[in-house]
Amino acid sequence: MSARSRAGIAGVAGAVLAFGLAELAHGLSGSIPSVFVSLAQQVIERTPGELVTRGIELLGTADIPVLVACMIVGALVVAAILGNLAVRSPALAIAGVIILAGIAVAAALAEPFVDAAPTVLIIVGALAIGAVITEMLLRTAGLRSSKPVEPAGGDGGTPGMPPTMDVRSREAYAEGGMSVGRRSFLMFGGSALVAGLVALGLGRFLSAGGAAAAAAPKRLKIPAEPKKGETGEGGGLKQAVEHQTLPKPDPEASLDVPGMPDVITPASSFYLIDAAFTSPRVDVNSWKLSIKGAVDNPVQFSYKDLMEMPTRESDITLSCVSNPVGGGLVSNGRWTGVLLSDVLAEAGVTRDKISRASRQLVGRSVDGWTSGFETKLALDGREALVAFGLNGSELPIKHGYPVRLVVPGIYGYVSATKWLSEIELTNWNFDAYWIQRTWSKEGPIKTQSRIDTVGDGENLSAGTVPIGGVAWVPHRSISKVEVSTDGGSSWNEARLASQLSEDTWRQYVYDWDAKPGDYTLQVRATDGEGQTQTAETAPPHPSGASGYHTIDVSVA
Ligand SMILES: Nc1nc2c(c(=O)[nH]1)N[C@H]1C(S)=C(S)[C@@H](COP(=O)(O)O)O[C@H]1N2
Ligand SMILES: [Mo]
Repeated sequence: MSARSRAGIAGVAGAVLAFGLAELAHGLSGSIPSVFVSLAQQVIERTPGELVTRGIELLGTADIPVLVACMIVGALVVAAILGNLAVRSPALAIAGVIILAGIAVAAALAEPFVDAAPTVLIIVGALAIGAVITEMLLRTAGLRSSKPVEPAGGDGGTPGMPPTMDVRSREAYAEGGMSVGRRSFLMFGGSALVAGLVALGLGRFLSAGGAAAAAAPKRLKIPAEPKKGETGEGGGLKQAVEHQTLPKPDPEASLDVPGMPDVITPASSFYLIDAAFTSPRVDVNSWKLSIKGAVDNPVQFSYKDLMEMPTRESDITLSCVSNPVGGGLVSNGRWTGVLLSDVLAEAGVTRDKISRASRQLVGRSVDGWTSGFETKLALDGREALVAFGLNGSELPIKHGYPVRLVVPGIYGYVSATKWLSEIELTNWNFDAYWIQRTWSKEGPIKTQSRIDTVGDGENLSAGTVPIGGVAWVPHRSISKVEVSTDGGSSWNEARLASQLSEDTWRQYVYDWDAKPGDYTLQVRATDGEGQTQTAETAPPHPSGASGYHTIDVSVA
């Protein structure tokens, strides 16, 4: 094994141990962020928006695994280089480790809810331990002497050979062979690697355990309405507030066809889109929602304050602008919350008061992510919600616990801020998170429909084949769905399920009498105003995909 590889291994072993210890600390304490995740988050945030968008288009949902793989390889290469640098120029190597510590600390402290002092201590401590282990490994490998020797004379020093090596090491380095401690080097290096990997695995396991425990949200409990005449906090009479709930979903809203998605998507399969690597853990007792900016009366709400306002349940379909035609980034939830218009009213915002200065409603998350849309959409009568419940339970952490926005009719990136901490009214000049990254400023959801019960390339048997799925254009409802079995030359009207609300998707099915042959199936939907979805194809970027979902099948 060459000296270079030994030095590289020493660096890698030290780095793995350092990373492992830091991950273990993260697993043991929720307020110490994962260094790796924080670094990945910074990479995402610092990559130019256009590149991120290209990456998403190119890699799809593989974008995160590819990024993680690149980062792991990159980290190992850096560690190997530092190991070699430590042989040639210890001062430079130490400087390198200090720079790494600085970057890691900065990335970690940028995460929300961080305990700064222990985080810094852990990162610096882990890196120091890693560096010490690397140094000890270099010594075991014979690449270091305890006392520096005279600089190599003309007696055959190898060009570029580190001047601080002792004679034995110089020989080893020059020969590229290992003359000393081969066995102890491998044992020691191997142990450090294994210890690092065990710590890493344990840390990951512990933090995943926390996430898994948090994955099952509690049933939502809204405090019972105060009885008429009960004394309120101010000593006055508390008004009885209404908590509207919805009846069980109409059975007619669900068509009994194999492969049909549930009309209300279970939280566990609700689609998920995050700019953040990990969901912020919000302490609901100290959480506050501020209404600020161009408002007459800036106010703050606690979680309890919201629960004591009139609440309601609403069925609203949420969709992501990145959803390709036929894709799965769309789900339907039964949300519980307070009307956004009621929250705004407390801040003195009403429809007739919208001005240039308050044209945009920006929702800001505890981690700084933002969305923004026309304030008037919150006040035009639609059931835009400050939501704290999904399908009868508290919001799952991944879906924005404790509170998020849900606005029917516009894509999530402009409206559906999770882990909401601030609503700011401002002018139209402010560009929210994805607008800064080249997505379009307004995000009305395009009318779409999807074939769910038959797959692309499927081989079917002749006979009746139910071609079914969902169609949606939240807030404009669906009035008609048509299916073509001849690539769009002719269209057949599908049978529609009832629609839970104008803000939800709607199931359809067309019972096709399939004869042997090859077919191109298509679907198209018409909204409540009689507008049929456009056949013109567009990719998701910058304003949402369009075109008819099209699949090929063979019937035998
Ligand atoms: N804080 C925060 N809120 C967010 C996002 C985010 O990355 N961070 N993603 C948005 C996007 S792009 C969409 S499509 C929806 C997705 O909501 P879901 O993950 O609950 O389905 O949330 C929106 N809210
Ligand atoms: Mo999205």
